[in-house]
Amino acid sequence: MLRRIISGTIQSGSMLLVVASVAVAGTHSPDLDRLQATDNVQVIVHRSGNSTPDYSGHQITKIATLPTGDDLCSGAVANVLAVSGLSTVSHITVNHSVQGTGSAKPVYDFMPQAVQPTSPIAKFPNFGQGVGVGVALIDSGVTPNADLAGSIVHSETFVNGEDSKDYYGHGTHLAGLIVGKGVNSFSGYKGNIIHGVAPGAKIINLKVLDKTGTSDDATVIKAIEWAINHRAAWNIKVINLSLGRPVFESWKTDPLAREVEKAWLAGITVVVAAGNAGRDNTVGTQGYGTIASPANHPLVLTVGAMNTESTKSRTDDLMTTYSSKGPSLLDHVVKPDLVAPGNRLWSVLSTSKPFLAAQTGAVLISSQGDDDNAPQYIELSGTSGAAAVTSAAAATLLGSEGSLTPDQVKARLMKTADKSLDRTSTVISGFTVTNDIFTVGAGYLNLDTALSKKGDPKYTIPAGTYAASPAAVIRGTQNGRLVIGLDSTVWGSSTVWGSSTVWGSLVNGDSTVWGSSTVWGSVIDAASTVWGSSTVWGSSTVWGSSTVWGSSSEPGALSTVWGSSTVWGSSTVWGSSTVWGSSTVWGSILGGDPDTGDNGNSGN
Ligand SMILES: [Ca+2]
Repeated sequence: MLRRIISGTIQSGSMLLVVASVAVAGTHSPDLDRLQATDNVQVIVHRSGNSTPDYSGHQITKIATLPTGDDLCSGAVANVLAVSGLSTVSHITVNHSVQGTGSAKPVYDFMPQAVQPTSPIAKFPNFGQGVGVGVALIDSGVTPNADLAGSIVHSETFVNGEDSKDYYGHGTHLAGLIVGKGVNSFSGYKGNIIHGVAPGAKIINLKVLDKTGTSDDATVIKAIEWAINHRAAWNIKVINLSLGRPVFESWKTDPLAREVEKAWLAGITVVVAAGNAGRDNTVGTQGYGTIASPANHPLVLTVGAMNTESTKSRTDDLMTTYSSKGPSLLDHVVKPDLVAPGNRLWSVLSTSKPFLAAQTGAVLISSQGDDDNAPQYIELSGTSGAAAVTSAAAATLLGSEGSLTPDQVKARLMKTADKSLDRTSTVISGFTVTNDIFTVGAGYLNLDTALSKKGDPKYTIPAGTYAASPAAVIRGTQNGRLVIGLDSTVWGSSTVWGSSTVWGSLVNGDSTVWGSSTVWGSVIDAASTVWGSSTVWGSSTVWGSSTVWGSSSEPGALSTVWGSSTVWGSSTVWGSSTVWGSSTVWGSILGGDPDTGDNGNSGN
């Protein structure tokens, strides 16, 4: 079963450690565990019986007693958790942001400036970007909107019983990120016009996800095939796939991977979301090895999600914790290929009463931020949006240089991606994030740089060569750690990856960081305990073991990990109210960033 790739999180051991140090008598909402201990949070304290909690000594501010008898309080997460240990307290829950209360402070985490930091016109829709390029959006359909007027040139539905409109709320959001003209926000909201990166491009709406966000391999393959067969009629140069499912077998035999390869070789740049399983620590890999299919295919451009911290500056941007990490399962393909803004993206709201907008805690945004106005935008997080932003960047590049092959587009975007991300490990919401090659790939999408390198031989590859992402292989051990190298020869001849020209030389000018097999596992100390360990690489306990990952021929055997309800298939990960409605995804009353606990005051 396919699911759209938008932010979902799961419980993890590392997160539970935060709670373990607190004596807990009462209970608390699980989203509190996902916040930093020092985050200031507003909570509702449900007292035990008719008792009166005494907050003295706990550094908790009581704001009011509600008509229910509950107390509305604020304080640091650690102090709130401590209060939950009082015998007079029954339960504490985050005071979630709800539309219309006026207390929510949504932040516009994606602005086109984020990927065009030096472009003076990025703030405004640039109708010249993407002109003449068709983008096949294979998703949950698109519902027409003023922001998308004239941009949806063709629609097909592959979902039985549903027309091509968007009853899930995913595809319309992505369409806005790609071609949105910002018509409904021309008057601005917090100074922003909410628009896409390539308003000049055209969307070919191929609906495969139903109103619950679900599809299957066969349906997606049908849609990709349609795009291939009609690419000439609509000049389809890009396919956006913000969907996926677990890897069950090598990409060489996976039917979905094979189909994206077919599209790629037909001249279509296929952009695929990496997945949102970066918090998955089910087998102790801390999210490594969770790249979805078909994102695991070496040819396609696989995108992870960054967090812009709701500022235009890129210097404060952070990697998200939920973005799936490589290497890919079974084949060990080095993924993702790059990262792009994906956290708390504002984009077009489907008006077809979509599923996502009906979820508790959904952040809907009207053009003036005025709740009396009908909302035209919705905030969503995940690698889905990051893929759409990248599809729009690819369309923009192809609008400028129409003769580029998919491999040349991929190479340009990867070579020009910013390599300046801090490589040290940081702990965000209880999850350790290291900006290593399996987390951020070749770096952070920079469309301005990509456009500026037109004709520069250092930033392209010869026509006829493949930009296949390499395989990661174990070279040996050094100081007790595994040394990991790149092997670009495993996929066959004429591949170009793995050389220092792509991965290594542009990393702060230091080819010894990512491109060198002698350094991996030693420079990134924290990472060496994760992907440098045999837990991740090739051991029978994880990789390829039928006891863990299951056999390729029997999907049912996979239920111990990938197929189980505890990982991909469960409502706790994919779209249930326990995730979607929580402040960690939709944004709490803090108005801050769900992934970092940022207080949201940085504004924009
Ligand atoms: Ca920023």
